[in-house]
Amino acid sequence: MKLEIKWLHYMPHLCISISRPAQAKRDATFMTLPKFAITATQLTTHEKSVLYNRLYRSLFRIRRVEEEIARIYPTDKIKSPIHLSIGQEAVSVGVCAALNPDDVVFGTYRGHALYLAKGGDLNQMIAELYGKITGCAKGKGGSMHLVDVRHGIMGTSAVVGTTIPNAVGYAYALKYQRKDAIVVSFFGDGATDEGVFHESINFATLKKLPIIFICENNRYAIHSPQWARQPLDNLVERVRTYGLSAARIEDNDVLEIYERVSTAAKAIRAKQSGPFLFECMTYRWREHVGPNEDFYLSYRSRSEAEPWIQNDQVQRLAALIPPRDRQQIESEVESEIRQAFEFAEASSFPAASELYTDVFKEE
Ligand SMILES: Cc1ncc(C[n+]2csc(CCOP(=O)(O)OP(=O)(O)O)c2C)c(N)n1
Ligand SMILES: [Mg+2]
Repeated sequence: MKLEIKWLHYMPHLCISISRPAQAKRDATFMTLPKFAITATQLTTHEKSVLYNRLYRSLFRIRRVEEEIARIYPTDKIKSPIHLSIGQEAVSVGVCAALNPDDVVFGTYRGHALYLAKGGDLNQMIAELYGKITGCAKGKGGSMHLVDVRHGIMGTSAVVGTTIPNAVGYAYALKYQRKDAIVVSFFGDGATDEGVFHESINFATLKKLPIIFICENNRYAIHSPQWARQPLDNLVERVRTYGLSAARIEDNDVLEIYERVSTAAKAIRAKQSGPFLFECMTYRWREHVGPNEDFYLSYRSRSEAEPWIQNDQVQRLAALIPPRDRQQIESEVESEIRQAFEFAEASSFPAASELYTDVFKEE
């Protein structure tokens, strides 16, 4: 085994690493994205146009909200750390477009995209980031703890892996109550390193629960690449050994994510099969936490990011809709965002007494 300086960059926390030719080959494959094909959704031309408009609105809205968050962040008006989904929006958007309003989702601290894609209130989200009383968690949760139960966003958490068993428990309750709704559990590739992930999928599969697991695989847990944490790049194969139906979706492809999740959701609702897991390959463009780029840290390179940026799903969908629709969507979204930041600015901070409310469940 040969020590190589190159790998030191990937593992700044360990300061020593080992050359792995097989891994290098896998990384090379990862970096060269195959061309995506526009998937053959079985829809009429009109239905397709409605779908593309809807997906574009959602993708563009999330991108612009997060760009505004990044722009405002240095002013210190935003009172919590931020983990941006810029580059990863397609996963939340594709999945949530396939869900019904009464379906529920559980997410992670990188939760802005999920919250917005599932229909979370934008005013309350920005107010939450500002730490204001009008926020979705009354200013006590910040960016990492978004919640909007009315729209099926049951919670997001800073603790890696923690909402996976919460989601499974909710799905168990739905099955008991013979409800038709389904649960979607979102987590990162880093969460699949946790024991609770395996316990949860085992139990969910055993009990045939109405749940879809979505792994947003951006290949990094903070600065640790997947290859430094897992001996094989075979999540889908591993979870299949529990009896779970699982597939990888390459290229951040929003249409394919939408199609695959729609089909899985239909099968669960028809009690034909389930649960399912989709490993959605995606890429984080900004730093792990904060508003900036981080290629200067050298744990990853700009050239690695480039194919993902070229394959931007916001631009892809923009090109699939008529320019007039696009302009209208963009101007409506911009005005909605302006109003949300004004709402947050105008709102008050919570009173000190708020520290004692909603902390414990009261009967
Ligand atoms: C239980 C737990 N362990 C460790 C951490 C520290 N931590 C915060 S984010 C993170 C990486 C998680 O990576 P991933 O699940 O891939 O999500 P991503 O940030 O890539 O979206 C870690 C290890 C934590 N918050 N919780
Ligand atoms: Mg990750």
